[in-house]
Amino acid sequence: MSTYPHVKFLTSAAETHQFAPDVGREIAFAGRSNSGKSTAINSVTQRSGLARVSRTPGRTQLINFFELMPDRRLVDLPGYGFAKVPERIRLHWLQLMEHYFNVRESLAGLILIVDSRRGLGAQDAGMLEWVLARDRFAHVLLTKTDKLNRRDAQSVLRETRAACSDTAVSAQLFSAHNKEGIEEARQVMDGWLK
Ligand SMILES: Nc1nc2c(ncn2[C@@H]2O[C@H](COP(=O)(O)OP(=O)(O)OP(=O)(O)O)[C@@H](O)[C@H]2O)c(=O)[nH]1
Ligand SMILES: [Mg+2]
Repeated sequence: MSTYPHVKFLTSAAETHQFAPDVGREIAFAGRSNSGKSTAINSVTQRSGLARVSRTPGRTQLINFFELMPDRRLVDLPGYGFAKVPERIRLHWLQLMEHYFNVRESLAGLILIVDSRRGLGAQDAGMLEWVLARDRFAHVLLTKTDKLNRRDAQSVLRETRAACSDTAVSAQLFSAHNKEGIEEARQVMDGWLK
């Protein structure tokens, strides 16, 4: 049985007035386009079809809200770093995200999704700054570790933890394909949602 048996899609927002009501607590998933955000949401909720997964980068261009249980939500944020996005859309994205992080009272923490083959980038660090500036939790999932050997995966994890060492940001390895790290991620999230 799913840990969140009543999880369901709530709403999509392209504009700030379309956000789900700002009550209770929610956890945002952010990361580069194609890093595995939607896949991670499906893994931790054990619902394969909940958030849309795509091989085409930039698929999720809206902020998608999912309800885990009353007043507890997951938020799939649009991916960044996709080169083919026109400037106008990129600016809209930036404003929407900045607004989201600035106003959202119910934001408990950020799950930052980073492809383990790439490691933390400048835009990832920018996302961490946004949430840390608001005193929220942050946890990095280094995804797609099934594409790396053990030694390389461990070394990315060490580098990531070192890069975050003067903040309270934690990090772990994750693979939806190998089902690695799902329980660990869920425990972090449950702690934030309590
Ligand atoms: N090998 C492997 N592939 C993965 C894993 N997680 C995601 N993928 C693949 O990576 C691609 C992108 O996954 P998504 O979950 O759609 O990524 P996203 O970050 O939501 O992408 P956008 O919504 O476009 O920003 C898909 O082809 C997934 O099947 C993983 O753990 N291992
Ligand atoms: Mg997505």
